[in-house]
Amino acid sequence: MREGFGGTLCALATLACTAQSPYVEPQPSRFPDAGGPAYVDLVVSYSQDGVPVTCTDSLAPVCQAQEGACGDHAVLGAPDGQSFSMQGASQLEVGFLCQPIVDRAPNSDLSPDFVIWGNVESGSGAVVSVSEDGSNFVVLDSFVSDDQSFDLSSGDLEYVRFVRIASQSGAALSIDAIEALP
Ligand SMILES: [Ca+2]
Repeated sequence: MREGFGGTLCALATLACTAQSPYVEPQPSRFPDAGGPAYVDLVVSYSQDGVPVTCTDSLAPVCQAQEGACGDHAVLGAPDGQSFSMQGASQLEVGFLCQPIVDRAPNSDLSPDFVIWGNVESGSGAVVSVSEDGSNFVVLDSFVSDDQSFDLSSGDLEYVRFVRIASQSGAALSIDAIEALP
């Protein structure tokens, strides 16, 4: 039956079945194979100097390059020396829609699952939260040192698709890329 079949598809790909979703079938050929390194493929929103920017005009089909006003954001893709600067109270929310960040060793605290490639000025830092669905975030850890690794085990999560980084007044840091470790 058509409805049953559609329901199954939605269950398999819930992101593709939200109302007004622009997402379509993944096209993995444009990204590393599952199990390889993966990087931010969606900038959801960010703020600088208290001015929020939402990238709602730039949602692309899953596993295709982001388009629109945020399509050239410095944090997208692999480390390339181009960094997003967070000075003072700032926020950055990004997605891994093509390939999520997975807890690689659920029973171990010794296996990092993702890396924030960037620089943190001494004494500075930001709060890192993660989410499976982009709505419900849990605080995971603090980003306080250059090129820092994070472990989903500390948040008791199997996988996440969204990362939010929030700094407060006086903070000074920059983020080049975020990598989901293979
Ligand atoms: Ca970059």
